[in-house]
Amino acid sequence: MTDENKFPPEKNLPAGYVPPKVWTWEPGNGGAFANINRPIAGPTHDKELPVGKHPIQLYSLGTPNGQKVTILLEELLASGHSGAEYDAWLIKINEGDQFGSGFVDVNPNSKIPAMMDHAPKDGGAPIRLFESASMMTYLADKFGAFLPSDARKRAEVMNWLFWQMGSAPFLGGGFGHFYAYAPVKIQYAIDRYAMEVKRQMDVLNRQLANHEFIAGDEYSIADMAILPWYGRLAAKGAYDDAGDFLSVDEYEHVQRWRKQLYARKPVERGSMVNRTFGEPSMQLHERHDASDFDTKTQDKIGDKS
Ligand SMILES: N[C@@H](CCC(=O)N[C@@H](CS)C(=O)NCC(=O)O)C(=O)O
Repeated sequence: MTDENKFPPEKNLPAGYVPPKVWTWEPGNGGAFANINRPIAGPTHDKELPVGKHPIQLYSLGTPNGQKVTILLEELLASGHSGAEYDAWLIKINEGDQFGSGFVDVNPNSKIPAMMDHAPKDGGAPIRLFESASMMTYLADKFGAFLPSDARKRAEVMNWLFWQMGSAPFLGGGFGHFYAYAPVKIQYAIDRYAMEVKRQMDVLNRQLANHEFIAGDEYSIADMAILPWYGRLAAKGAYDDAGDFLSVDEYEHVQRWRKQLYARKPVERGSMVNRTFGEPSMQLHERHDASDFDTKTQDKIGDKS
């Protein structure tokens, strides 16, 4: 594997650690969120998912991956697509809701967000959706919005949408995990992922220097996918003081873009749905009606859910 003289096991963490021939699972050694991590898939318990009154049923949590979809749904509604009305049910991943049988039927990968469309365009059986970018593309196609039909423009939106899907795990699962969640601070891991995240921020900064929106001159699902990850980091809202650690103020075009987008009402609304952290007035644990934003935020109802 590695050169033992150059990389003596005493320098490993913990000192002397040598990977065994075959890895075995030790529950509870994974830092924050270790209680929900397992090396196997599939349901752990029987539980049906609730179904509300709207065509679209979303099962989610207000993390960046969840917010991408709720921002799009709120943008669709704000631009008059009433068919995008939705019920957003809270999935508490820390309590293992993603391993319920009903959730696994919708998303065999047991991760939020998951979605059912009970009113597909062809009038046929409900359609299940998992993976946030799959949902966003489906919704954008269904309503003909935020994804241009012109082949060149559409390709550029897809380029950036897939860039986000490929890049964000380095920000969240890599940098965020080792900087904020791991039970031990490992300089090697933090340095490696800090460098990669700064490179990604520079990619965005260079693109946004010459374009109003990430894929050109039109606001698209690519902006909505990238904002909750990289816009939130630019706003110093991610992983404790990571914004200062990564000197995010230097990405001036990303700063301009994220301020412009966060000023949009549908973005603000979408960022509140299924959110269980932060200001109580910005947390709408479940959304079943547009009026819920005025009457059911946590500051108004207290901690009842
Ligand atoms: N690539 C997926 C990522 C989804 C994802 O990682 N969701 C996390 C929360 S942000 C989750 O549900 N984690 C629960 C678990 O790992 O058990 C997407 O974009 O939908």
